Amino acid sequence: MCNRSLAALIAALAPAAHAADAIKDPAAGWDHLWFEVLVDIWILGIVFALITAFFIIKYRRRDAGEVGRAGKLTAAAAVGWTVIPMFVFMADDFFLAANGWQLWNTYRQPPADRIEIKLESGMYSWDYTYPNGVKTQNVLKVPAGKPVLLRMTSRDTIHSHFIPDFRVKEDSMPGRVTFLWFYPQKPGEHIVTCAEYCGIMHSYMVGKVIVVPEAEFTAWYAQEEKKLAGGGEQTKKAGA
Ligand SMILES: [Cu+2]
Repeated sequence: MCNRSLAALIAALAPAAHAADAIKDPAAGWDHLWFEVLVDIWILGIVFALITAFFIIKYRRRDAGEVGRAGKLTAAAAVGWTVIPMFVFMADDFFLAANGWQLWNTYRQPPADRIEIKLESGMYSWDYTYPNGVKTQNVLKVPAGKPVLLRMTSRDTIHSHFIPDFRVKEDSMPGRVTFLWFYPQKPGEHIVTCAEYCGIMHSYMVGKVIVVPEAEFTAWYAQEEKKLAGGGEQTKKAGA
């Protein structure tokens, strides 16, 4: 009984958890969280600066021989003055941490209507493989308006696939499959860069996400698939 009412209370306090399944664009979520962090830093910074300035002026030394004359705090008062303001000021940090945790958990449940593309990283390129077998290097072409998920691994060392515009970054490494996803909404070009030092050419390990209208993507996709099939036949003929 008690457990049930506790669960109901938690559910009532966290209505956002249900809305979580509906996450459309993780980038918007991260931007929102970052905005909250900035607001938090500014407000706390200003409050602390004002209090500090007030104390500096009020309790300044007025002549060279002056010594402090503050009364001695009891142990309870000293602990109280330390712990209570600490929790008051940290309440917003817990709030931000909880929001971040929730957003991350939601982000780790990618939408079902996604396109899934495989990525193998290596020194020093990003090699993508589409569901139909088409391969591209350093250029990830995707249609606008569909979530894109990358299943990633690496053939040599640890790399990190970072698309700043979409606010996503995830390591790719040998012997493990990791993923990231993003939601490109309109046509455009976005930089991909390696965010994990992987060797002397690390800083040249760049690529692009090219977002194109869906019709253009479909045409390109079919054409590349045809080329792939054609290439396969030629190889067969050559082998025969
Ligand atoms: Cu790298």
